[in-house]
Parts: sequence; C-alpha cells; structure tokens
Amino acid sequence: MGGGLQEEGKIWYNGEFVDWKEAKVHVLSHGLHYGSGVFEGIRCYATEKGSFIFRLKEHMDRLYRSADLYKMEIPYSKEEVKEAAKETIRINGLDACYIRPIAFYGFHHLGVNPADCPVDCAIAVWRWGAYLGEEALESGIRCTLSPWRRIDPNTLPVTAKATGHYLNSMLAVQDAKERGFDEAIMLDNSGYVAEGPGENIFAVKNAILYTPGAESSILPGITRSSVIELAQDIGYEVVEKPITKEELLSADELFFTGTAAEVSPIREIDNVTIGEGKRGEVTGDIQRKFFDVVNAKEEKYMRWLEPVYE
Ligand code: PPE
Repeated sequence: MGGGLQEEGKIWYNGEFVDWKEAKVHVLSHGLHYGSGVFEGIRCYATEKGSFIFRLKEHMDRLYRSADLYKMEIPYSKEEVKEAAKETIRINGLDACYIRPIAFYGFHHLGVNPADCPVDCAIAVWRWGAYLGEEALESGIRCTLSPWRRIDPNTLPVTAKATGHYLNSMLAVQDAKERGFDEAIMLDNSGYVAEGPGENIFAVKNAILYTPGAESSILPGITRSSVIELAQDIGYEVVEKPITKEELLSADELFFTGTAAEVSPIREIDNVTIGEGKRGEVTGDIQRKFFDVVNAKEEKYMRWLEPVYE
C-alpha cells in the first residue's frame, strides 16, 4: 500500500506551478504542529475515450465541506481548484493518476488558534496503481479488527477529511501490518463496525448489501455512495445500518470501497474465512460495474466523469 511517488514534474502550489522539489513548507507551519489541514484523494482514469476524473465535483464539494467544518477559508473558488487539478494533470502529461489536493494552515506564528495563519493550498498528481495490490482486487485481502476505535463524532467532526484525523488511521494500519495483516477494520466507539483506515466497508448477506451509515462515525465516501447507486442499478437491495461484529464475521461477502482501494474484496478477518475465502459473486458484479463506469463504458454514468483533455 502507498503510492510510489514520482519525484518529478510540477505541483500546483498557491496558484502557481512549481517544481516538485520546490514545493516545501516551513517547519513552523500550523498544519504541521496541529494537523490542521483538509485534503482529497481523487482518481483520474485513462479510458478508450480519453482521460477522465471520477466525480471531481463531489470531491471538491467534500473538500470545501471539510474546510467549513474547521472554519478554514480556502482562498480559491471551487471552480479554480477544479481547473487547477485538471491543469496539473495536463502540465505533467499524465493520462491516469491519483490527485491529491490539500489545504492547510501555513506559517504566521505558533499557537493553537490559527487566526492570521495563511491557508496554503497545493495539488499534486502521480501514478498510483491498485492501493492494496493488483492481486487484492481479485483474491481479496486479509484484515484484522483494530484495537483502535475510529475517532468519535463527539471529539472531532468525523465527516471531514482532515489531515489530523489520519493519526487514528495510521495507528490502525501500523498495528495491522505489525501483526501480519493487509489492512485494519475499525469499530466505532459503540462497538459497531465503522470502516477501514482509508476505506468504507460493505457486507453482503443473502444477496443484500449492508453498509454502516452516518451514525457509525464513517467518512462519507464518494466511492461508497457511487457503489450504493450502482448496486441498486444492478438490482441489489442496499441497507445502511449499524453492523455488529457478529454480522461482519458471518457475512457471505465483504468488500472495501475507496478512491485508492476502489472495490477490494476482503477474504479473511483475524483468520476467520469470509464466505468462500475469495471474491464473492455480488462483489464481482459490483466491481465489474464500477470498473466499467470509471473506464467510460457506461453512457448513463458519463456524468460522473470529467474530461481532462477536451
Ligand atoms: N474512509 C476513510 C477514512 C478514507 O480515508 C477514505 C478515502 C474513505 C473512507 C473512502 O472515501 P472515498 O475515497 O471518497 O470513496 N481514503 C483516501 C486516502 C487513502 C490514503 O491512503 O491516503 C483515498 O482513498 O483516496
């Protein structure tokens, strides 16, 4: 897991394109000390019809919502950041890539109150293949229930995609890796299933899809909402509800969704085999549909795709 960054090309930084090695921050930046930043992860797919960014509008909406939740004012309009994202891809001459916009409090003075700190913005793009490995998309991954609970809505606005929130994800990932698993699954503070450190989760039981809803401390994933719509389109029933550990372990199929993870089957949790221990039929259907959509093979969903090179 983790994107193999190409340390070259240009990064959009506060309205200008700068060389990769020049895109730096000061060590006394507010965002570094207090984790005060918001960001997005977006994918651009190379298809037979050209390069398309998947649901750019929804990602931009979430970026600005995350900023609002922290009373952070991004000094560019959504339209400007959208254009900048496309231009960053063009200037780097990429056809398929991962797009990482970030806005954070920069340097002015130190102290918890960010008043007077500038809001710095950057957009980087790089090639990033399958998040959990190409093999994982087919065979599924091995997960563990994390000893770390997902951050609680009484502590932080959990629906914000904020940099500081990822310390929680980092602990879960480190623990899972140390114990030999591919990825963690986190419970919420009440003990219901929440999500992965960077993915939402779906369970399939008797061909019905279940996924934790807003009450389970999840980040409202854009892949998640896309998958709900696509599953219903195929004809599956989708239920959003709190999911118990028992329901998770006795599911017929489980899969993760996320921009980076796409649709990744889960074949094992803490050495308990899920279903037949491989990608299930329903997961396969959803995955196929998802990849058809992002690869511009479904006319109906072209509205989710934003062309990069007109
Ligand atoms: N939950 C979390 C905590 C999360 O970070 C992500 C995305 C999701 C759910 C799925 O959301 P969406 O991408 O809108 O479907 N995680 C991003 C960052 C991963 C990383 O390792 O960094 C991503 O997938 O881009």
